[in-house]
Amino acid sequence: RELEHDMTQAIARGEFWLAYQPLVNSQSRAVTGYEALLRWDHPRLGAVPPDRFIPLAEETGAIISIGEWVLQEACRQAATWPDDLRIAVNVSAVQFWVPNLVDTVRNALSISGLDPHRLELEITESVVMRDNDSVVATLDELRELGVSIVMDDFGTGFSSLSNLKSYAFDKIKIDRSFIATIDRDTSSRAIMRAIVGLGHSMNLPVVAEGVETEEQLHLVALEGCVQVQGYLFGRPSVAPAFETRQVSAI
Ligand code: G
Ligand code: G
Ligand code: NA
Ligand code: MN
Repeated sequence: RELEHDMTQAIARGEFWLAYQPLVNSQSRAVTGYEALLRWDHPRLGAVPPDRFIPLAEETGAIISIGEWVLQEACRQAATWPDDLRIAVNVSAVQFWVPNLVDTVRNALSISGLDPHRLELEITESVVMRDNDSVVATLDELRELGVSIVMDDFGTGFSSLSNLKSYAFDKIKIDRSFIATIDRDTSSRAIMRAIVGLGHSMNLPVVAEGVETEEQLHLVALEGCVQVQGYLFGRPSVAPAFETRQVSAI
């Protein structure tokens, strides 16, 4: 299809850019980092929503080179930020099916000079759906690089409990569908509490995404979500500008 074809040239034409959404501490509201979210400005169609082109890119395999671009661009920009800010990058399950993901990440880190401990990779349950030795090995190698692995959209997959047990994650992010109604609906509040409890029982910090109201913030903070993300604190937008620090050029 046309979109499919255009996508193969979008990197070279500079049509992709990264929007950044803040992650904040639920108590202090201090920004702890940003999640990079891919945007495509199509020359004729305008902004193509990621929900539309990412699944397509996953089908065609274009996500491999697009994902590599995302990692390099996110690391490049984050390397110019203050050292205490982390960067979260979404990695598709398809990127785990080819053998060079670890090299791609290592390469993005070395080109940018970004401290690996500042990089978080967000993966979904689809990555770990099949108990696959090569996925386990890849996750281990990534963690050996010093990057952390975040289970994204947690609670929406099929095998949540067993996944948490078999894989070493550093953090889980509760899907925003569970947050959306917690200020109105006691049952979704109970589900949210159960998910957070599950994470904590495995010593994993839990992030709540999709926080849009003060009431939602209050409730997730009460349950012990240390980090939060959502429109209450900021929508995904152009790269944050920080005062440029002097870099000694020799
Ligand atoms: O950006 P938005 O909030 O509309 O994201 C829609 C979906 O696209 C989300 O599921 C998000 O995880 C996914 N997405 C956004 N950017 C990237 C990216 O760089 N890589 C991958 N694999 N998914 C992304
Ligand atoms: O799947 P992932 O969690 O990566 O998706 C992030 C998506 O969530 C992006 O499309 C982003 O725009 C969206 N998002 C982030 N914060 C909020 C929020 O507070 N409310 C809603 N409705 N969507 C949000
Ligand atoms: Na994400
Ligand atoms: Mn998510």
